[in-house]
Amino acid sequence: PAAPVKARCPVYPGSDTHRFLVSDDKVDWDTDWPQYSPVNYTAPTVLKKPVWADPEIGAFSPQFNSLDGSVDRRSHEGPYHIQNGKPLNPHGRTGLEGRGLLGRWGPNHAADPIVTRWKRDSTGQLVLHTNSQLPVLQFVSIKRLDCGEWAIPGGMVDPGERISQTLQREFSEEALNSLQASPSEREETQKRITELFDSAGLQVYKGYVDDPRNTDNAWMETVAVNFHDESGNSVSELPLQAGDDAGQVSWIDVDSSLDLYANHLHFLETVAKERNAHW
Ligand code: RP5
Ligand code: MG
Ligand code: MG
Repeated sequence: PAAPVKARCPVYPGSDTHRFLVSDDKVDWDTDWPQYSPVNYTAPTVLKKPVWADPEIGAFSPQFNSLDGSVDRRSHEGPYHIQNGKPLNPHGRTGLEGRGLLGRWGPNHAADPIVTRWKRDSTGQLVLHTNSQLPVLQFVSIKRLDCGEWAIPGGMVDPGERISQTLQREFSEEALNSLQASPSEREETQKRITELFDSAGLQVYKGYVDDPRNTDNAWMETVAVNFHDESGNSVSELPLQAGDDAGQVSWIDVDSSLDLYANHLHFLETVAKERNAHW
């Protein structure tokens, strides 16, 4: 697979910390590189020991590569290596050790709900793309507050949480602002989206995410699932409202020229091809 790009972004997100420069040919741990000296950085927010973060290694030795109490420390990509008590990023060097903004040593599990519908004109007819002559998919996208990039409204899997719950919860929080809704409003929207999320979703990706927050010892992994509103009258009618870590929310046309967070564009390519849509 191609070497991760975003996990080697020069300046670490939310900081002034510069990564040690890693060229494409040095990413692989198997490539000998005695001069490699990554910068050590763990964000102050993580060191403050919030509930979602592990303590520093030393005072703490988690059960790597296994289900550690309710925290799943297994990788979707198989067993990862431990070096000096710390897990090694299975996709290679990132120029930074420690955890950066990530709470867990090793894999940090997320889930990404890709909610789609067909683009329609004012009379309800499917819109065909002028170049490809294929119908155009639209997906619910959020603008992330941390970096301003457009993304799938995904989020972290809470300890013990089922992925199917994470998918629905994160979609509700970020795209429907459920955290700010009154209990009765929340119940109403939950009813409507539960139907869509209970339908068989199409799993389009499971594994490592090329996320700018990744480090040599902590990285993002996700399960991305597509929930498609074929008729356009289920979730398509819900009023979108950005919430939690989303600044804006919108239906966006799926197209290969989009610029999205992490490797989210790759997930959408799979959705478009699977559904025979314009790409
Ligand atoms: C990405 O970060 C995942 O694909 C997911 O979309 C997201 C989860 O992190 P937060 O949105 O909770 O910051 O790697
Ligand atoms: Mg969230
Ligand atoms: Mg999120």
